[in-house]
Amino acid sequence: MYSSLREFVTFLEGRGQLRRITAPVSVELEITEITDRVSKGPAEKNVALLFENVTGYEMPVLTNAFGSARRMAWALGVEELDELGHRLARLLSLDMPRTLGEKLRKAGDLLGVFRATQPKRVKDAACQEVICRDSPSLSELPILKCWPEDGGRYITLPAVITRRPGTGRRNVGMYRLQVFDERTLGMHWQIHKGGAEHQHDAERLGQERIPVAVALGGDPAITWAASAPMPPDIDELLLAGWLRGRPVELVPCVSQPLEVPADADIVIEGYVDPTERRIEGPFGDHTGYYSLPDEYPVMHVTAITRRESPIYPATVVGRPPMEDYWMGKVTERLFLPLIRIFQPEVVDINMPAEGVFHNLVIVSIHKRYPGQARKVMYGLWGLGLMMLSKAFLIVDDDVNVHDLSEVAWRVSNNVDWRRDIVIVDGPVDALDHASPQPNYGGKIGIDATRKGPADGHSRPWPRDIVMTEAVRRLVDSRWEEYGL
Ligand SMILES: Cc1cc2nc3c(=O)[nH]c(=O)nc-3n(C[C@H](O)[C@H](O)[C@H](O)COP(=O)(O)O)c2cc1C
Ligand SMILES: [Mn+2]
Repeated sequence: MYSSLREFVTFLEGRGQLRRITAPVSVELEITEITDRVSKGPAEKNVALLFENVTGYEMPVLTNAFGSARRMAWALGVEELDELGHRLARLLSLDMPRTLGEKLRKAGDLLGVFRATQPKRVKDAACQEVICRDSPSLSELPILKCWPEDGGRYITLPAVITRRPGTGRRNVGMYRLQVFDERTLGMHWQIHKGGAEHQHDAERLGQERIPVAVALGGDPAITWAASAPMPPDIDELLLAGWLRGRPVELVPCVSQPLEVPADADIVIEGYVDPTERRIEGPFGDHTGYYSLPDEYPVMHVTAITRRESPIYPATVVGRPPMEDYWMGKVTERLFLPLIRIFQPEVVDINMPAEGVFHNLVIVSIHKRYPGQARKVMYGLWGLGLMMLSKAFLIVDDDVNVHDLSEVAWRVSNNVDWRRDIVIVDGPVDALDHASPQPNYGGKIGIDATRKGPADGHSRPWPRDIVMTEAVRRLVDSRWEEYGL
């Protein structure tokens, strides 16, 4: 865990994974082009970038800090992303307890773990070293205009904190914010997300304002947790606390009835009027397309607080692979053990960069009975934000889902295109531009598992071609002789 974003920057620099750029650069497009080249460039050149001389601004801008498997893992205090999934699986102890007593004990352990990671209140906060309450202005923040046809400048790496009207349950989500003017932001929480649910509740209950706090920077574990699809009403700060191995420290906002991470670099406080809408977008999005302009709520800024010398964190999304791919990879690795609680036949999952999370999900399963691939699809289509998956490819457990060449080979061989596909209608991602109407469209599931008599497949299923062990050893031992 890091006590500040600056500490993470220092850590990355020590590992040769951060470059400081002292040449003057513009927030308009230039930082995007540099970041895009670096994040898609050769692995040894793909480093985090700290722009120290941003024309017109005091603060440095940090991009691409999460832009590789290694840096993303370090941000969460581990060396490999898989460690997180293993840690969680151990915690859940997937060799499920059998007796009621064991189950209760296990539940108690879990509660204990979560209680130990409950956020705690502190008095002094680095994020309030400087307080602008009388005339807060977004104009001091080096907010990027990312792509040429963007509707404006956007805050791209925020942790947006709200409480559910009525119950007060906290949600932290990463939703981009468009700058309309010095004190007004577009709030891009999509209809399926926690913030939008709070807005819906506020409207229903007639609550006139939803207090909002936007935290930028601080411990990167908190930033990442904002992007995690936790079930509704489960505080993402618990997850951040568990990742850090220490509770997130919170302080009360200066102008809203909310609390924010004390170690944040910058906090924007304000409120959303649940009935107000304004056109947001277009925005060069993580799908690689400009997302279409649409009506979204508006955030009115009531205060900005910050560290004395903050770092402004940003990400640039666009045609994959980019930094957000690695943020999504953590989700994939960490949520796999959770998915296996409900779908125990699931062996592994891959959401390839080209599928931008919701467009393509490859799942390997341990299949025992007919229709099991379909059962897994239907189950996953009903599980949290997996509901937005536009295509499921289900393969057998001997297929390496991370090897796209193997997946393409297995799928195209194994599928009978009349028998093995399922086409359904349902919710699709707000960014999906192919569905005839917004947020609702067609999805496909492909059962590429091997079929047998139980599946009504009476023909024999062929075997994989594999050389005998004896001949392989022979050729290994004589390889030099062949002169190859
Ligand atoms: C870099 C980045 C930007 C994102 N931007 C948005 C956004 O503008 N709107 C949105 O609804 N989700 C966005 N997401 C996805 C959400 O953060 C994600 O679905 C998360 O689970 C939302 O939290 P919630 O489940 O508490 O609503 C973004 C994710 C990342 C990594
Ligand atoms: Mn949430």
